[in-house]
Amino acid sequence: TERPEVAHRTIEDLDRAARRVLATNWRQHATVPAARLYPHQWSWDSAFVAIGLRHLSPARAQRELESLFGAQWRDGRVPHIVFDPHVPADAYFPGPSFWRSGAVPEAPAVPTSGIVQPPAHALAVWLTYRADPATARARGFLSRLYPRLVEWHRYLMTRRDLTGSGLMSVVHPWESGLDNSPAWDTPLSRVTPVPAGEFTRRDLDHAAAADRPTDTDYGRYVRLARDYRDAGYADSLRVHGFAVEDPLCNALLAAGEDALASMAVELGRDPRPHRSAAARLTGTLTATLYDPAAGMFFARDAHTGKLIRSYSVGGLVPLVVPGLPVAAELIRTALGDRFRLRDACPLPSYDLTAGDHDPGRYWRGPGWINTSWLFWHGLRLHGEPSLAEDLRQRLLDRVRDAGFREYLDPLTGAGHGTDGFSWTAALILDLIR
Ligand code: 9WN
Repeated sequence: TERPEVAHRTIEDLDRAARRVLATNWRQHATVPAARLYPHQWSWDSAFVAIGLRHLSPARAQRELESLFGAQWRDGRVPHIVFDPHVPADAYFPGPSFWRSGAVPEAPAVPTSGIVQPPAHALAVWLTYRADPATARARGFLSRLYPRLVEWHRYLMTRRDLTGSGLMSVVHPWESGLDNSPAWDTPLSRVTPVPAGEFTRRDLDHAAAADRPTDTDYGRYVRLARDYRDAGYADSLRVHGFAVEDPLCNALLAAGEDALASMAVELGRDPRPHRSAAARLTGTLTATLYDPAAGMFFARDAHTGKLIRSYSVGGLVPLVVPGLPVAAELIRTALGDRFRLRDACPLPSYDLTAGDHDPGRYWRGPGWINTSWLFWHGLRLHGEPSLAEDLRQRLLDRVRDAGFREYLDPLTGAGHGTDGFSWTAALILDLIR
């Protein structure tokens, strides 16, 4: 496992150490999430990294996002991993030989995976642009990325609208970003795992098995990814054994359309299509995935049409949507026993009161900095500056004590997963500023 860092005494120490993490993890044109566990470029990680990097080097933050979109497929999808061809083939599983993007006509020259991750990019591009508009203009940052973001969202809103509901589906737990969330247990139970002997996990060389998904989880991940690949990455409910309309992705898409409207204004283009897409997504998201009795957003199983009533942090993320009509109710849920916004930190990835809450295992309990950052951003957006400030202070304290870990026990603050994790460092830099 990667070596834990010592506790950082002051905010200045923390700031310096966060910069060091980002410097260590920088590779020519992008940042790897963690040097050993994740040695390639990941999609939504790059969005969070840019949000922090923009304070250190706006040009580098812009390159981070440009390089990701440089690997965009011709059908608009942005792959969840862009592989570094210089990294040994067996450094991460599943690698390029598993995904075989080279055999797909729509894929770019650089090897990539064929699945996607949550669309946090438009928000990141807009925040990165705002940090230094002059440099961005000189580099043509917005004018190059805006059309690519439009294509990315179009892919999600058309090819990924698998039910005709107007919402996008994720078709693999890795696409949700919250890989082994208990919310996926029921839909995943219908997927037959590939036997563990048929593949070799690399993650367990760099992180404790108790912190990671199980072999059965991996068997299912491999089955779904293989089926998708063998269907030529075609999108249809017939191909996808797992498909869910999840609140986190659809909320980021709505917030992203709002960001695209701001970009369109800046570029002298018509913002109205983005404003109406944002309004439509916000309305459908709330009408379809919000449960008023629970005060919570839930994912919907695209195969059965049923809501999955599992309290995942993904159901709180719609707070990032400007003008969300149920913001106050959602904040009340976050303050309640399941998430304990006032004292649990980072925000637990899963219901603290659930019998199967596991404070150390990945997305089944621990708190992550990115989802907490999104909620913090939402609190500020919806006029809750003191709750936001309180959360910010506690996040800084936690990371000062634990170091730049991947996730933390939300009650004790103990660090889990890898150390030297890029989005923890980047978002802490953003919170310091
Ligand atoms: C699979 C890189 C990624 C994050 C995901 C997180 C984890 C990968 C893995 O690491 O997933 O994509 O190998 O477990 O769940 O959110 O983007 O940091």
